[in-house]
Amino acid sequence: MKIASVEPFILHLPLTSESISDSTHSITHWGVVGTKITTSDGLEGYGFTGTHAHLPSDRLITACIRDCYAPLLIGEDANDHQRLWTKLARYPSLQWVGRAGITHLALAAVDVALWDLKAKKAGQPLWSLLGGARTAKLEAYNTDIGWLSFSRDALLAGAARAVEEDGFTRIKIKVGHDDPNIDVERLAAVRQRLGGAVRIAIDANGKWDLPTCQRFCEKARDLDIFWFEEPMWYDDIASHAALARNTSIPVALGEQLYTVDAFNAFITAGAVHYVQPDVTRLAGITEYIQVADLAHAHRLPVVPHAGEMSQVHVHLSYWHPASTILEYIPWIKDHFHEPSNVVDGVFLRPQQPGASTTPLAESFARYGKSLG
Ligand code: 0YR
Ligand code: MG
Repeated sequence: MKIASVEPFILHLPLTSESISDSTHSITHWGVVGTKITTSDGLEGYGFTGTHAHLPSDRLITACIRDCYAPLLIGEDANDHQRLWTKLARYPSLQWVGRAGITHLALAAVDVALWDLKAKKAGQPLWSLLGGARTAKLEAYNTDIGWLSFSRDALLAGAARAVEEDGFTRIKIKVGHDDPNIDVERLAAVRQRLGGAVRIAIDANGKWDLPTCQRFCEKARDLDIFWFEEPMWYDDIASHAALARNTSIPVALGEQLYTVDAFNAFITAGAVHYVQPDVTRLAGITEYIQVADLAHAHRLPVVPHAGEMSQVHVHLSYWHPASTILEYIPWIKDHFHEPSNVVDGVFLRPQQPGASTTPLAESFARYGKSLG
């Protein structure tokens, strides 16, 4: 399994619906920015990070893979994921320019490709290679019905469809209007429409400050909110710890945290209840495992962000004992050889060897971008 080539790529995949907005982002495409790694025995591994399909910054990620990481990888044994992770992450002049951000997203792509190779070589799906899956089902929660850009009527109709027709028992709704009373009113309407049994989580994507969150939580206290995700600025540990202490709604976060050290700081401060790592923002599966184990050691649930729209996270969630539910956003799944699949609100367990990260040739041909 000697590494023969490292070939980065950029795909800009159109969202399955219209454009969407949360409190801080408006997007029309999802960027799948990553690399193929080919070994001397002819195996191909694929890994990628996720972006908002902004070509100039996507090209910084592929330039890092092509110009900085590839020369350090060629000729190495692809099986040595931990040694290679450390070689790239701790390479002195690369560590100097980035222990997070672009270099970390690029490392995520490389690391996932190495794990995909390892699982393909073993002829096993990733969850099996890692140690085998639980028999319990992995519940999906639907985020795709809850965008902030949806009108109140569209939100109600989508939530009802997800629950009554598609069989979801869990949904997530975006919040973060300048006037939080608008969000309270939208949530109250959804709760009334769906009844008490459906689990409703909310997500502010980092928009509000502590007083706004405290006022909001007070007004939303009777709506049985399952968790409040990214209420405030992503790196603000003290404010999240204060909110976690002062409201009955559990705090969820992690999709914007790059390192195991950042998770450690939030967890030890008591600033998070639902831990939401993302293999595409952490440096891949290798760092994700550390975060999931850290959370588990603190007896906290791990609910990965669907930043790669669930492909790798389905494997990791079926494997890791701290994970029983996972975000569902179906934007990019149909561009892969083994799409993630939800039936009656439950993710099916992947069956093909690898990490389910191999894009279709048609998707490369149609949505591939030049690396510049
Ligand atoms: C848009 N899930 C999220 C979308 C979503 C984001 O940036 O990717 O809202 O990933 O917060 O929990
Ligand atoms: Mg989120």
